[in-house]
Amino acid sequence: PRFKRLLLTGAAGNLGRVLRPRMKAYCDVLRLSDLAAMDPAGDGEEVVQAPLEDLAAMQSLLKDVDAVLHFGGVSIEKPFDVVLPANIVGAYNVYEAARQRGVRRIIFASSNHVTGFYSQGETLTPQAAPRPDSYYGLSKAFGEDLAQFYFDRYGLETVSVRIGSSWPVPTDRRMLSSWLSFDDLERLMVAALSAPVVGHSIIYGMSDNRSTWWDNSKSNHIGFKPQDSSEPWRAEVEAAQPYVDPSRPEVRCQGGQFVTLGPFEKD
Ligand code: 15L
Repeated sequence: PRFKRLLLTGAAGNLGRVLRPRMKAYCDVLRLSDLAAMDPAGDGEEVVQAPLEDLAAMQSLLKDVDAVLHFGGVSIEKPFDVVLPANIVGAYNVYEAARQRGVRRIIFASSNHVTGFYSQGETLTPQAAPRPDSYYGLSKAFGEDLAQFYFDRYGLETVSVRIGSSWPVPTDRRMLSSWLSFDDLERLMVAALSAPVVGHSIIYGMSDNRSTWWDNSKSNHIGFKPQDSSEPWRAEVEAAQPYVDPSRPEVRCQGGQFVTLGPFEKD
């Protein structure tokens, strides 16, 4: 696909920095946004530093944008008062501004932590009821509901990608199942942007791993074909982590450590 202008929020984040050089190939102009400072705009780039919780800023940010990769917000567990403005108010602002500006599609960086309290022995389709494992996971569940509402009410399409663990290589046993390589992340973004009809679709973001907890077969219409696998790292990972105690919640649950975080003490 070739877009006139794509917007990437969270451009200074872990995955934003991975996607920045990769998404340029699919658009004339890549608009990049984050709360934090970013590298200056290169050829075919626009850089706009703006907080997601500022609706007016989002209204100008979404102007003349064909599609959005919404990767902004907090990406790990934090106290609720930190998650709320960035991920909940922020997601609302992005959707509302997108509706006002006539944007056609959003790719929402959701997370496996929407269903983190399911056990690792279960295989989930994206249609399984959410079991968020954190305030962070709850905020991503909110984002998916928001996406559903904006599609049903206004026809604004979304692919919610429940990203597993997108890091350079898998580094623990959990990631043998949850890993999404950067090349597969790019393939998934391109598929989600170019599928002819998505409505609001949910897909787990994972590579073609041999062990998995997620079944994407209901999301075939997105056309995502992962090419990588965690398997080449299995021996190394298992040797480094020879025993994990299966009674521990972080070992038992799909969300790993996230299921054990908090409560956060208030002053
Ligand atoms: C996430 O949602 C986080 O953003 C990321 O830092 C990883 O921890 C990932 O989940 C994971 O579950 O491995």
